[in-house]
Amino acid sequence: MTWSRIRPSCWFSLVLFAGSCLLADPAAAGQPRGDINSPIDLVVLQSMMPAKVRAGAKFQLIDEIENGGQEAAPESIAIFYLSTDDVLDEKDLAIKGRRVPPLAPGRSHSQPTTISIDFDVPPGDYYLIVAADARREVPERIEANNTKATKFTLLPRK
Ligand SMILES: [Ca+2]
Ligand SMILES: [Ca+2]
Repeated sequence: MTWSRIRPSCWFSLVLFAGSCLLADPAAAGQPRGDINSPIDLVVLQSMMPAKVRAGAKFQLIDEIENGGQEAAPESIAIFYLSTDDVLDEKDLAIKGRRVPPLAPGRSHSQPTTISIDFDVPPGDYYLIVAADARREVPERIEANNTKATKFTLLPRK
């Protein structure tokens, strides 16, 4: 697919964090490995969005991210990726992101984000993957539980 040529996190960085595009692509960093000594563990509890989305039209994604650890988690960045399957990898396209505030142990943060898929992707079935701490700035006990994928159908533009 043509859109696989875009570096997801780089594109995202350019849009929201101009000048910070040199960070490693988190989705390309391979299988995440947790730090067993870390008292922090971010988890995507929920991700909700319409089952059908029209290309170019705005819709809302509501996600909820929890700190399941025993100590406070610092602010982090969640990124929403468009994927052809339910596993996050380097081919996936960063659509948008949001800041997740510092979270005390056991606390979660939920927020609606307005999204539109304006890219030149063909209609069909896709997944929208929410990735907590997508830039891997927060050391966590478990890094492999940071994504949640929701299947949806992308309808052609009107
Ligand atoms: Ca985690
Ligand atoms: Ca992390």
